Amino acid sequence: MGCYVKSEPYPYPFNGDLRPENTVFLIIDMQTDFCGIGGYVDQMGYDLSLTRAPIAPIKAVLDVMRAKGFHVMHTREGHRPDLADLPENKQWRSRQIGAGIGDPGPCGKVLVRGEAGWEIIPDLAPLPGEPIIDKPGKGSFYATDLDLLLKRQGIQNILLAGITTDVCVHTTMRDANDRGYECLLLSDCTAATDYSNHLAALNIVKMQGGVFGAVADSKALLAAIA
Ligand code: C5J
Repeated sequence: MGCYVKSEPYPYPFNGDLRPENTVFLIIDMQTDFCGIGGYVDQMGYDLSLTRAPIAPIKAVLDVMRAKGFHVMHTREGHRPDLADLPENKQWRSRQIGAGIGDPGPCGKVLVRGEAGWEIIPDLAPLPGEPIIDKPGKGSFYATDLDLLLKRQGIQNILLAGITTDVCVHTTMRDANDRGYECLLLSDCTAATDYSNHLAALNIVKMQGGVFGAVADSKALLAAIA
């Protein structure tokens, strides 16, 4: 029979095998730098209401995931304090608008590990024991042990939440899909700095029968696992 989420373009997961043991709720980069006052996104002048919109839906799903015993993992984008892992071109481009990565700002040095802006927001703070993946890039697999942790736990399904849909969430989803993980992007638990980019990112996933996986809102997910 199986357990399926009513998702687009087709039900998720493809094989109906959705269980706490083989599924992770992966929350990407819910850091002050991406959704808090004085953080990186705010300093670039983008509308913070967009990147803050998924906070409440993520919290609602997180509470259920924890209660039901699903795996929960968090990621943080950030660089070493000496910036040894910050590519020169990434820093140069970030300096063209608003605050540069590694430069001082109202929340400390932008996207630098240990600084206030780099922390995950208190509403979505990881619980002890929930793995946190520190990543220097946009994707969550590059230069991290995420794949190793997922494989060790026997995880096959990844439920994606966080910000931003078109950058770190998409990069992670594409990479996960190539690695054979069955991915679901939660449309109301993700957001971009531009709403049309968010919608485009959702649409891209759904092309070609679900080229990178599937898309559903949190209501559909919670109904499926109720
Ligand atoms: C960005 C991210 N947008 N977390 N990072 O630079 O999507």
